[in-house]
Amino acid sequence: MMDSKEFMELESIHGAHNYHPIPVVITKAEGPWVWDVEGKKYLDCLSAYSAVNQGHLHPKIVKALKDQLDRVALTSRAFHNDRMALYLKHLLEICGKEFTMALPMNTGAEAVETAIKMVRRWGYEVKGVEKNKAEIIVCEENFHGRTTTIIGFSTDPDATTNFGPYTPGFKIIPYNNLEALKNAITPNTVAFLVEPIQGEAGVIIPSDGYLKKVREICTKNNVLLIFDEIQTGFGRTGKMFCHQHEGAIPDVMTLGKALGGGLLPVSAVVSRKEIMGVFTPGSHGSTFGGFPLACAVGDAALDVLVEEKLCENAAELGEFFIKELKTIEHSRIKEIRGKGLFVAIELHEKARPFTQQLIEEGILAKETHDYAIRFAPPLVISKENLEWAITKIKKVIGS
Ligand code: IF1
Repeated sequence: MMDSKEFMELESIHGAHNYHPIPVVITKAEGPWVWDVEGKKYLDCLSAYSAVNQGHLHPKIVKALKDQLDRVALTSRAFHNDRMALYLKHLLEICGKEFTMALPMNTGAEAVETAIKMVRRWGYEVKGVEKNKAEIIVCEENFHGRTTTIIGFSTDPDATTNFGPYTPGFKIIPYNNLEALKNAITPNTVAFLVEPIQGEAGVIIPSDGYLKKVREICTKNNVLLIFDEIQTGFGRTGKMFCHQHEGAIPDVMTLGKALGGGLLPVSAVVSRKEIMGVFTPGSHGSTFGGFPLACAVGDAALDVLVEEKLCENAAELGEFFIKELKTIEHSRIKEIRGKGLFVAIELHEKARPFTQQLIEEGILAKETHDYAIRFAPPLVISKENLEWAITKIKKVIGS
């Protein structure tokens, strides 16, 4: 059996260098814990960027996948299957009564691309925008995926440099700025695409009332509001969806990550017939979107969130976590911020040395944009495990 160093060397030879991973080679996982090939145990405080909210290999979700494997795995959408309709109904019930139609996809980026196509076609066929003039407003420091269209409206040079030419039809405004939104709207604006909390930007939480006001501005101007809840959704911020903290209901939600229960890429766009009805047969799709395995895993992933009250757990432990972190006294700390178990510590100095020290202490956390460390443990984490993590974080960050 190779050791971690050998695995990393081989990966460096055969794998594209599109990541600079933390030097840990994971071989086993369970609940909030992972083990490296040398047998060292870590508390996972990244949760695969919030795709493992239910914990690694949750038994109920694994069972759902195994049971489905005894029936049928993949049909394509050329035919129907006996899982998708009930799964979509289940997903829409979880999303709320305003959401009555869904389109299943696989990755988050595919869900965002689906939403972009949908609101553009809605703009031409329902709102009456001039052909090929549709505009979508997005925010600086956004992260919505890695496709060419999506990175075309990113403000992160690492994500955009030398991937042009970019897709036209996007306007970039500052986040958390209502005047900028109002001023960016034209008769050709079809939608505003925004994260209710910006994840990759470093858990950037907008001012109280921002989401509510955004909702009002979009309604007033007949502009569709798309909340990208791919990272903030499914309990991460202490409610099923982040927008519920303000009661600002979007016209469209893009969903992914934890919808796959930590086992499969499962994403979706949810909206209502007046908008999603623009899709006609042959106008959109994917080989795997809505396939029986994804539906089985999606159903179980949603059940676990509700049955184990993971939203409530995230709210309660998140409040405790943030309160405890705010007791750390050190000049290097610039800000402690978060909502639910979606937390970041921003430092006045580079964060990477501290994530390295956290690894030595048995905590897997990732820095974001150099100065912030994001902590997003699985929502199944116990208070006892969190208290253990807090002592380690205080030791590393506070000394
Ligand atoms: C990477 C970031 C997080 C997302 C939101 C759509 C997507 C994501 C709000 C696309 C995906 C992932 C992608 C992964 C790292 C991670 C990430 F650092 F890139 F920005 F979480 F913050 N909307 N985020 O967060 O979903 O296509 O990946 O399924 O690309 O490095 P995807």
